[in-house]
Amino acid sequence: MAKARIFSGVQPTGNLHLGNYLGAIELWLSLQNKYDCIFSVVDYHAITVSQEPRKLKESILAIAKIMLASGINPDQSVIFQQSALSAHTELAWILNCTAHMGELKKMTQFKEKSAGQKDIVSLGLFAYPVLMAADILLYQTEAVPVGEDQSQHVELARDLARRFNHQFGQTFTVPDLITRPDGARIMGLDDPRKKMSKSAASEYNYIALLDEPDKAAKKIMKAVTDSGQEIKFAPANKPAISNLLTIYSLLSGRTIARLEEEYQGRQYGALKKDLAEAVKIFLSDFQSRLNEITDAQARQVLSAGAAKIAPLAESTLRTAKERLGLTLNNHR
Ligand code: AQP
Repeated sequence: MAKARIFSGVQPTGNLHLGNYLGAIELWLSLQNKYDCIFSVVDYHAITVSQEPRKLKESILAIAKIMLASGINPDQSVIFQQSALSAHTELAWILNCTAHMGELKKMTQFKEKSAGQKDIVSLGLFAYPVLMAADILLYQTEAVPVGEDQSQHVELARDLARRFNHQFGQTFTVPDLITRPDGARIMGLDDPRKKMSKSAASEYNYIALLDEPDKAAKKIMKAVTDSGQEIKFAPANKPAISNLLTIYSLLSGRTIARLEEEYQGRQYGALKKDLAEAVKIFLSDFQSRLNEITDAQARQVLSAGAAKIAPLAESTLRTAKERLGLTLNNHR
């Protein structure tokens, strides 16, 4: 029996951080054997905010290498560059014509990213969730594994698929959302009320996957803590310690309950010291795998990935155009 298909992506913007890794990439790894997987470097999403062209080019390859170093197996899963397949933007246009301004205005990420920009915010940033819906729907995706911050966008993809199918006839699979039970939202080290974010104002917000391991350890030691002394998982009262426990649990494979037991009667400093060491080991191992991957390998994986899935993307686009009445004589 054919495996169900999943699709997910990462933007080539800035340094990927532990939130991206634990919330999304590690989740992908856990699904790799069970599903037919498509993972994209979503560069058209990146340009919804200003990017320096030379850096963007480097980041596209860097993300592909990070996926490979994380353990995504290109013989098993597809890794490709979004802009290599024009079907993404073509379908996005079609879906733009079915999406409502009102539902896009409600998107939390748009509100956060456009805050303070007023009228110079790009139309692309506003329409970002529609492009993401096109990314997902092109591949008849059954499920989308993402961090919690993307769940609203996946919900929109589901709504757009249902709307199109209802209006024009069955065309798209309605995808499910997959998030991990713990780690779907890793919080900032400097402010545990907000998610860890590449675009945070301070580099003490995040641990980047490319951070020098000693520097990353210092960031953990400088992370804010909560009032009191008890090491307990209680996100409402102890958001900072709960976040550190979540990260430590995911990196060490020990449950949060076990960590609470181990650190009973000990100070926050002891937890931070051990977590800093775990982060150092994780980053050293990760970076040594990363350093073995060449630009040429990453380029080859991206172009082979695009070639492999192009027929499926084109077939879904062709069906959508036919349903809309855009196809004459069965030609595109
Ligand atoms: N803090 C997080 N905790 C858990 N998962 C997270 N993700 C992002 N931040 C966290 C998940 O990582 C995947 C790739 O994210 P993206 O490249 O699309 O970027 P993003 O969601 O906009 O968040 P970033 O990486 O922090 O960038 P900025 O600063 O631009 O917002 C997604 O599955 C995402 O859910």
